[in-house]
Amino acid sequence: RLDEMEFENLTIDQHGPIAVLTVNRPGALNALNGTTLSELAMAAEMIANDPEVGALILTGAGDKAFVAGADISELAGLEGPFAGRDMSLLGQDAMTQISNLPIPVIAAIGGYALGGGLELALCCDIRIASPRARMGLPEVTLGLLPGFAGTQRLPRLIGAGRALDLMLTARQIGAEEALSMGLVNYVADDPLQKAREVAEQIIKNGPLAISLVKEAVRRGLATDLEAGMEIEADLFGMAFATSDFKEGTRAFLEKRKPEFRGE
Ligand code: CO8
Repeated sequence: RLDEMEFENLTIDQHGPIAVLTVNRPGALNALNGTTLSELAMAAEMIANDPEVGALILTGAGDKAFVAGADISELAGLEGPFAGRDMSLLGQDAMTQISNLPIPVIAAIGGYALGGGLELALCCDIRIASPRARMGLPEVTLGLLPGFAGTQRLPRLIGAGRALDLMLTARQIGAEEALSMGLVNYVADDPLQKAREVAEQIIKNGPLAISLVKEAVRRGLATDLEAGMEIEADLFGMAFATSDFKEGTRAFLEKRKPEFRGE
């Protein structure tokens, strides 16, 4: 089982089909060092291969932070001509593995989500913030730029104008402003509980259809409209050939709840 896995800086709890992955370095506000990034990539791979898990919630230990960024003390000590680039690639890889998961991934943001922490939230499908959450990309205050795909994912999510404002000013925003710009989907006093509710709602639907929606959006965002529509038609064709589609339509006509089997 997933929750029997031993990680240094992560914990995984599994309740039925919903897994909760917690970044657990409360002494450093859950900052992402190299070990944590590697563990995130490893955990994502294990989750991707576990048919028992239907949804993933990502969160941070303690109530002060989701994740306060890349580990600044580790960054400060990195040496060598490729150290920065390699660290960026390591982080990007972890983010990609999470983003590519075929199941819904929800970020529950209870406090600070800064720098690499916000980038981690950006690779999730849905973000839920507590009214106490503080979000921002402060990398330029350190003489850096976001390096875990934030310069790419943030403009795709909220538009280049708003993304550039956040990245250039390095200002922190609260949950309501994040909600108004579409950076988070919901504001809830208990973001973890709300994340469970949203996960429950999603996993009532066909798991293959869920993974195909994610794939269509992800691949579509990486290409132009015409190519994106071709991707959509191909994936639609795949969904149309599943027994889940037959079950979904039959259940509708028989006025009962569908029982999807993911095939
Ligand atoms: N890295 C390492 N340690 C951290 C980090 C961090 N990002 N954030 C907090 N900590 C540590 C503090 O050093 C402190 O440790 P200690 O108790 O040993 O002194 C502990 O966590 C608690 O933090 P504070 O005492 O600072 O708590 P405050 O409530 O006073 O402040 C803040 C909270 C405002 C969140 C403050 O901690 C802060 O500003 N943190 C840094 C935020 C930041 O700048 N994050 C961006 C980092 S850069 C980044 O993410 C780049 C990503 C791309 C990298 C590309 C790789 C090449």
